[in-house]
Amino acid sequence: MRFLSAGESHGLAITGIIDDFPSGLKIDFNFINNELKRRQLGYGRGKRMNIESDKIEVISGIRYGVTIGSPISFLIFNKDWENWQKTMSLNEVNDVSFKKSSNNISDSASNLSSQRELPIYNPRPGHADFAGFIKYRFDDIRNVIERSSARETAARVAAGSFAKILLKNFGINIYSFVSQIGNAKLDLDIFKHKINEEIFKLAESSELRCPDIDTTNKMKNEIDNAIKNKDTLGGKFNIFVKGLPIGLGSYTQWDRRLDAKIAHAIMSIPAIKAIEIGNGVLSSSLSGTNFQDEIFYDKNKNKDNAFFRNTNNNGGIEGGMSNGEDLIITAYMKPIPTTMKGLKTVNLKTKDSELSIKERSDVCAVPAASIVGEAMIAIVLCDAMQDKFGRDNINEMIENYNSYKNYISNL
Ligand code: EPS
Repeated sequence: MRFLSAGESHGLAITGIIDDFPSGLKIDFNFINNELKRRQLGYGRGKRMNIESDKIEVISGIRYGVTIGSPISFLIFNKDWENWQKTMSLNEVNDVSFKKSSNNISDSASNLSSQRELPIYNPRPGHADFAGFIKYRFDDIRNVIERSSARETAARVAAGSFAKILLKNFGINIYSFVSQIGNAKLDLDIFKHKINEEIFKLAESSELRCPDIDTTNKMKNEIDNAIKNKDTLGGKFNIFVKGLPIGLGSYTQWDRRLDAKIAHAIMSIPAIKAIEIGNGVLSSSLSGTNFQDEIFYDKNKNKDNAFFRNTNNNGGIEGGMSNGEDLIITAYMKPIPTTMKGLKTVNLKTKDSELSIKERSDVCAVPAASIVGEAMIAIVLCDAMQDKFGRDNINEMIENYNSYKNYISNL
């Protein structure tokens, strides 16, 4: 499976193409739309999310609700496009008054639909604005803003939903929760190392996707303070994958290692600055005998796979391959670069010192990023499953998977 997206934040639509996806898979569009909805939620999201209600429109690759092995292409229409048709016009705009009109931006509801009319030259530190403007020889930062916007992650979530549907056929489920916003941190010890479905359910009902109510309230306070201070916040989210077979990825070549692909996928999410697998950070300070997850065998414990561990410091990956334990990932997100206070920057036209653009944005988007993280992991794992069990047809994959399972249970 591979996936490409296209589309500007305020263009007609965000679009995606999924290539090399097996035939014969029944697609539940309600599930995909619900995933898109999960990405839109979260305390601290900007006003754009009140405008959009993301829905997928599939235009190829599916017949009678079932995949046919051809590329799947889809659209997610931007409702806000209606308000930006002039600014985002595909055709040349000759209207002089349009080019000369005001560039004053405020965050008031009445301005939600305001069109950005004059070129923008004051890049946001931390955003793609600065390097994008220079790299592509633009004369307006708007061109960078539009494509670098996290709006594009809606397409990733749609594509990831297809991957999740495939993975469910093998009992593989992906979960996430938010464990930090600013200085409000979830103490994972309160769960006594038992991260289970119950905890994931609690996260789904929290406004910040945090499974603990007290911490959720502290996180909301942090966000309220950031709003008051015209500032933004980042944080941390955790992803757990249950049900992975042994042996996805490979130690035989650098670019086939599963952890490398996971790191690539997570780091590709806007604003993510670090990723950890298992207790990867702690690993640098522990001795080998304290860190490694010792291997045991008991035929009575699990007849499908009698090998087991009592710890999972490696987070489900050893030697670039899944080892049958839960996959555990932590991702660290920086604060969003668009701040209502503004940051010192340089006008790229006049070279004068100015404050950065006050573009409408989120104050905190960590909960949304955790859903994008689930989607990116689903895409990587779907591809890894296809590598191991076949790429063409879901029933063929299931047959190959069952035969491999049988081999493992007889070891
Ligand atoms: C987003 C849509 C964008 C932003 C946000 C995420 O919409 P708009 O720019 O119209 O407000 O709210 O994008 C960013 C954080 C960013 O830096 O671009 C979305 O759909 O997730």
